[in-house]
Amino acid sequence: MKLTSPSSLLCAFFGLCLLSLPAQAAGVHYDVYLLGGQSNMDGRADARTQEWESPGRGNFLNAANSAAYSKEHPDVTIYAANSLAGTWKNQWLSLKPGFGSGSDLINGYYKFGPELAFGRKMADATPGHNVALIKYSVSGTSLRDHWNPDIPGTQYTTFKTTVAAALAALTARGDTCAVRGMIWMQGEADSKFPTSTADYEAQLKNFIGRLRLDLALPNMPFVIGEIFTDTYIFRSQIRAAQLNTSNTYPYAGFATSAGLVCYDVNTHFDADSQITLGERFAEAMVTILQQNAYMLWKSRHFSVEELADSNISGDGRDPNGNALSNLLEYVLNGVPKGLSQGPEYLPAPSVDPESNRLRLAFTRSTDCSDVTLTIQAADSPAGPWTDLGRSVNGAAFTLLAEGANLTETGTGILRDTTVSDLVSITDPLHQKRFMRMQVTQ
Ligand SMILES: [Ca+2]
Repeated sequence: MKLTSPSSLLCAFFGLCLLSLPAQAAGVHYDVYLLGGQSNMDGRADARTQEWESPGRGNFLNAANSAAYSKEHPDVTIYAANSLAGTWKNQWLSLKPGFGSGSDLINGYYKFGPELAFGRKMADATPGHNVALIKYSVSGTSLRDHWNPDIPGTQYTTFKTTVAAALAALTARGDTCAVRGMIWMQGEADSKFPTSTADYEAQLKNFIGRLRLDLALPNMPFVIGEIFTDTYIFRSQIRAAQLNTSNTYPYAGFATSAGLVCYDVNTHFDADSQITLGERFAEAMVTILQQNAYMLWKSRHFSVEELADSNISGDGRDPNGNALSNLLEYVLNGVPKGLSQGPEYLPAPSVDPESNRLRLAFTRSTDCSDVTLTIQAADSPAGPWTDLGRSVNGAAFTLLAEGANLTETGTGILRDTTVSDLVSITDPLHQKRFMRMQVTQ
């Protein structure tokens, strides 16, 4: 359904807009992703070679993907809290092979799990964002007994403690962060017992719901990794529960294990498979993020109570009273609460001294992957309006009217965009000119 923002902007000719920059936070801002589960999240893939564990699969270091993954990734940082030897534990480090179970960092035996490809792909898919991973997983742990939020003192508790410590370490050094999603690779332990198999879907939904509640992230994207096919008789039920949860639970996704290879008795993925799994996790995560970008943006700015109150978080509302609705704050990279008091984010109308045409200049976010922006001009606020330029789902603006002009500059997630009218302000056939930005979902 197409909806037109009730507060589409209308900037009259010679209107006055003040322009100032928002306050800049010190340090780096990180998009944080959480990684949890059991041994396949730990990861036992060997970065030296997989030939000895998966005969016929070739040497990982010689494989086509080795150049992309068998190195350090300084643009992705990870805080891993278990299954590590030596000094890599419980601190923020650059992503690289070695954050898997059984690594021997002294002798250079680097193991890894899905974090390696997941982190790389998330950074590649979200240019302008800094990616941080928090990984806590424990081999052999079940959802029913060890990650059950209703049982105090379990891995669930430790996971939350780990997340809090990792986030605190970021903020203590002056950085800022926001948790953007979680990936989950678990279920093998539950598949051994009929009791934990029977209610796995209910347990999984309870886990996701409670974690979102406890982290105050009610819409946190959650991607479920599929356990490998039937070694134990209950694997198929667990797999069905995982798929059904991803299909029926809000903001959930699925990373299939189809085609993956295990190096042992059908449980632990080999190196190439951990790369594929990590890529699938990232693909599913990006899909959720892009398809729900506006809601997830609101979730980062409003409390659970405010999200439920349409008088505060509704699209046309303006809780910080700066004349920009929440939807327009989203599009123009503003903040809906606090800080931006006044019209500092309003697009600034002016006259291009060279062409003598009205123009609208603004800064927009390429993260807005679920809206269409259209810049229009007319002789009267009553229209008819002529489309001058349009950006669909965060992509570059395209020109729609002959005679109009547009420029876009910028890197990262921000673009400084200027769209000019197609007629001169001295044109006797157009006594007055108006421009506006229309936002549709
Ligand atoms: Ca506002």
